[in-house]
Parts: sequence; structure tokens; C-alpha cells
Amino acid sequence: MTEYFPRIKKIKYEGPDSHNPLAFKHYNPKAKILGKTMAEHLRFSVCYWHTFKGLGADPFGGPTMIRSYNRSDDLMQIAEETMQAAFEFFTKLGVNFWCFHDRDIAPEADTLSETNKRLDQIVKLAKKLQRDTGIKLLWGTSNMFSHRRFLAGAATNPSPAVFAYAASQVKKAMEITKELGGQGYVFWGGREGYETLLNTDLKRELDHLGRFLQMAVEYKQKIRFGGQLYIEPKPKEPTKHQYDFDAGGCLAFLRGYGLDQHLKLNIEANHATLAGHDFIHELEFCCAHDILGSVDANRGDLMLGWDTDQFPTDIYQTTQAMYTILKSGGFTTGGLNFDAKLRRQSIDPVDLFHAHIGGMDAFARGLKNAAKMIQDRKFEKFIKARYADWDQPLGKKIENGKCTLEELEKFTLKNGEPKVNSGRQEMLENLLNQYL
Ligand code: XUL
Ligand code: CO
Repeated sequence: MTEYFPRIKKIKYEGPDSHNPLAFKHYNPKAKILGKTMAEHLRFSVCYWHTFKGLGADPFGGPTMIRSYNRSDDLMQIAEETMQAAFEFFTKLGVNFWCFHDRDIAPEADTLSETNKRLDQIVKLAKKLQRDTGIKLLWGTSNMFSHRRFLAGAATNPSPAVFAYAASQVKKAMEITKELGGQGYVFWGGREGYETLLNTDLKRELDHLGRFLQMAVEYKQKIRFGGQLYIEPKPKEPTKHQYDFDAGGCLAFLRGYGLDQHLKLNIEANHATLAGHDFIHELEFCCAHDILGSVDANRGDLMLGWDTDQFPTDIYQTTQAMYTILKSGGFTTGGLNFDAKLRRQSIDPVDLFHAHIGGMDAFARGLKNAAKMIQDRKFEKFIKARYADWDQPLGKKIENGKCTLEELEKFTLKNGEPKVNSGRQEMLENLLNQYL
């Protein structure tokens, strides 16, 4: 069988003192932390689109990366060879999951039925490779943003015929995700947004998006697809305003269309920062509302301010992210999917390994640090103490909804000026640094 990464052997854990760039220094999949292995906590996944279909193109220039699995003149042969290369990569890297868009794994043909046949052919191969390697599908999704027909969106397109095309695509993508035992299915808005309100009926577009997702929920139930549905917030790019702006906007939207029991959120670090939020803010917001489903683990470049989709390296971020994730009970169906791409100059196949090893080690260190923070309970105790008055009679009465404005006025008239306390931010920042 052809080897696509012939010079690279299975990546091993060698510990923090190793100088081998092709070894894990922190990710030890079998090591137990807080009762689960690191692999079970982190549930790493490789994304197909950037890792195997992204070849370094940017708005100013074409591909820079040459890959041995991308040479044929026959598009379906490329699709098959890429799938083989992908499973070789997953196995050598030692991840347990992968993710894909329908159009990443099989090229679109001239008609929908021909396209679906191509998908079936590739899904057969993916299913075999999953069986041979034990690697599972974290989630599937559909690309409803690259083709020209989707220039004005998919579910929010002014044309119902485009809406119908997108619906057909989701139907098929959900079927193949089920066929591959996918643990989830993601809806990312693609071009669901607007460039100008001068040509947009915003209310009607939102209603259509709501109905689209309701139909997807109905179909999921009909075919008994057991995976979790997710919606992935992003505020802008490619459109000026994307309807799934941030976690708060998504939750309000889901509630408005009766979808909040059916979809959780897939939070992407770089999308959070584009929305003007910390990655941790988005995670914490989801945990607070019990809607955290999965994570697209990457980072942006704050100097650039666009969706650069870089591999995560910042331990300060990964520690806080894992602290929030552990606090909320950890992943169930979701995981950490590297929705990240190599820089345009990182042209060698080995760079794919460096990138993922770095991302996995960054999150493994984050996990180890966060586990210590959970065990020490210092942050937990500080926050509990800060709100302790809410467990006293006045606080309890307000929280239980048994208090009126008149009663609170009476209390204030009697008790006078309230005592205020330091928030101790600097002390807590110093404390956090002690775990890094
Ligand atoms: C786009 C993005 C997507 C979704 C899946 O910014 O993050 O790749 O994760 O469609
Ligand atoms: Co993403």
C-alpha cells in the first residue's frame, strides 16, 4: 500500500524533557487525570478541509503546498488517495477522531444525483478505513458556501430553489454522517448573513434559517440519527454580518425558533475573538446555559483581526479553556477539533505533524494545569466566597423571586450604604500564572 508520509513514524509520548520535534512532550493519551485518560478528556479531531484540502492559497495567491496524494488528473482518484493519506495521518498522529464537509471528501459533479453517487463511493472507503483503524467521526457537515449558487447564502437565500438545494445537501450529508457513525453534525452559517441591508429582508431570512434547522431536526429524528446537532457561531467572514454572530446571539435564535433543546454550540476560538469576545467567554457562556457541545480549537492573530485559523499554542488560553470545560463536566459527544491550517510558507507534509503535535501538547498542558486548578479549588472557593451573601436571607429571598422593589427600598433605608469589597483581579491573575 502506498505510504503518503513515508518518513514519519507513529508519534510517541516522550515527556517534557524530549528534544524530538516529532514527539509529544505533554500529550500522553493513556495517562489518567481526574479519573479519565487524556485521550478521553481531549477527544482530539483532525479536520479534513484545512489539513487535506487547504494547500496554502490566500486571497493574494494560489496554492503553495504540493502533496503526493493530489497529483492525478482524475478527481475521484485524488479523493480516494486523499482519504487514504488522511487515515495514515490520523493513525500516525494518534488522534481518535476526524471531521469533514461533504465537499471536502468528494468533488461536486454536474448534478445532485451524480454528486451523491460520488459521496457514496468515498463514504464506502472512509467506512472501511474507520473500521481498519478504529478512528471515529466526531462530526460531519455540509459546505453550502463555496459553490456559486450559494453566493447569497443557503437557507437565507432570497431564492427558495437555492434553499431547496441546500436542504437536499444537508439531507444527504446527515445520511452519510449517520452511515459513518458520526457523533455529531455541525451547522456553520457559511454565507448565512448579509453584505448590505439595502437588499436584505432580515426578518424573512432569519425565519427561513429557523425553518431550515427545524426541518433538519425533523429529518434527524426520522432517520434516527443519534448524533448531537451543533450550530457554530461566527460574527463575520465571509459576509459583513453573519446571523450566528456569537454564543449569545445563537442561543437567542435557537430559543426563538424552538430549537434550543435540539442543538448545542460548536465554539471556535478564532470566531470568538472576531466577535470581540475571549474564547473563554464563549465557553463559559455556553457552560452557564448547558449548551457547550464541541470546540473548534484554533486561534487568531490579534494584530490581524481576521479568521487566520492558526494552530493553538497559547498555554494561558488552553489552561483556562480546559478549566471551563472540566468545570462543566467535560465533553460527551464533542471534542477538540483542530479547525486550523498551516501558514502559507509551511509547505512540507511534516509541517502538518508539527502543527498538530503543538496543538495537542498545548491542550494537554492546559488539561494538566486545569486539573490542578480543579483539585486545589482555589478559584472555586474565591468565587463562592465572593457571592456568599447571596446565601444569606436577603440574597436568597431575591434569588427565589420572593422580593419586591418596596421591600428592597425598606432594607436600604434601614441598612444604609452597602459595604464593598476588592475584586482581587491582580491576585487571581498571579495565582493563575502559578499553574502554568
Ligand atoms: C469556518 C469554519 C468552518 C466550520 C465548519 O470559519 O470554522 O470550517 O467549522 O463548516
Ligand atoms: Co470551525
